[in-house]
Amino acid sequence: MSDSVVDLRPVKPAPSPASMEKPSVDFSYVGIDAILEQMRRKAMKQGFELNIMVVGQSGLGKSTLMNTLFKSKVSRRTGLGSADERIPKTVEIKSISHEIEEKGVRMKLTVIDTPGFGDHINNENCWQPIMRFINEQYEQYLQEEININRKTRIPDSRVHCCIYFIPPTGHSLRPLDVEFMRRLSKVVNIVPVIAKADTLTLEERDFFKNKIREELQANDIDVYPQKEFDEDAEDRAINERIRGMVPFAVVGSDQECQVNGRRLLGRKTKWGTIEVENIAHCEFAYLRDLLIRSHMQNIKDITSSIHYEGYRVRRLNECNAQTNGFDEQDVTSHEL
Ligand SMILES: Nc1nc2c(ncn2[C@@H]2O[C@H](COP(=O)(O)OP(=O)(O)O)[C@@H](O)[C@H]2O)c(=O)[nH]1
Ligand SMILES: [Mg+2]
Repeated sequence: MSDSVVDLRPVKPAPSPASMEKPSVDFSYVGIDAILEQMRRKAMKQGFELNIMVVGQSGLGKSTLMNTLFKSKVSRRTGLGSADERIPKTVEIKSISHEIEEKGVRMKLTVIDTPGFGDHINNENCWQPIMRFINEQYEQYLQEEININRKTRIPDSRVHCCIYFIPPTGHSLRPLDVEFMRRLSKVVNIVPVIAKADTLTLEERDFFKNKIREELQANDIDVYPQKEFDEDAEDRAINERIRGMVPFAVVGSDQECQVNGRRLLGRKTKWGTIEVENIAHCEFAYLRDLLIRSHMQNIKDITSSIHYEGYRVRRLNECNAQTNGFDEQDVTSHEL
């Protein structure tokens, strides 16, 4: 009874001369605040869903980082198969879903792996299959939504966030990185990270981060959290700090190490252990906090209200134009 939302016990004690003089019940209290508890219960029952796509060259630590993020074997590491398997000839997109539970809260995490992005000698248009995949998920959602007999809960396979792995060259973004992020940032939330940041010295890392930020700005690439979607001054202040840190210089590991009697996720080297969750060592913790602890709902809201909405409007306009007899050429401008 103690944690129930609505207390059904009679609120008024049996009338007595004393209570008639001094009412003990606050009649001005309606109980609106109890809606938070109702929402919490509903959310706990439904569970949470998050679809994260990881993009980058093979061997940059994408699968390892996903394991680090969820501290379990959620994503298969790059196998040591044949040469053909290691460097696939085509971009092959794989979705793997995992049910994760922590403190009674269930989450369905789907990791969409895109092995081999940018591995080829000629990488022209290699962003296309990824763009197609993202649009296909929007299309599926749209078809479910416009169904007459639609489901009460539409299965959501839309990509909520795309983590883009930048190789730790220490120089600048490659034309491929610019092209990918420029195009994809218009249809999905992009979070760029510097992969394997343990290969850079602190000065190299700072230089590289600044350089990337400058290049993103120069190329008009709006990565998450996008300035134009800040809701208020408080939001802006928080997001400005994050924008000042992007791209996160991350180190991943799914191996536990013993450091000063503590067990933690780290990379043991001859020089010592890199603790992946230690902010003095790398920025993995900032990435995790952004994706899971502070901005998960916002990432999903922006996917739904901005990116998916944009797709929906374009598609429905396209259909209208077709039924009105316009030339198809004029309305397929959404093919970015
Ligand atoms: N130095 C370093 N190596 C890493 C890091 N993350 C992963 N690796 C190693 O890089 C190799 C490829 O990692 P994997 O996660 O399979 O890369 P993927 O192909 O991008 O999914 C493995 O041997 C990992 O142990 C990192 O942050 N730093
Ligand atoms: Mg992998």
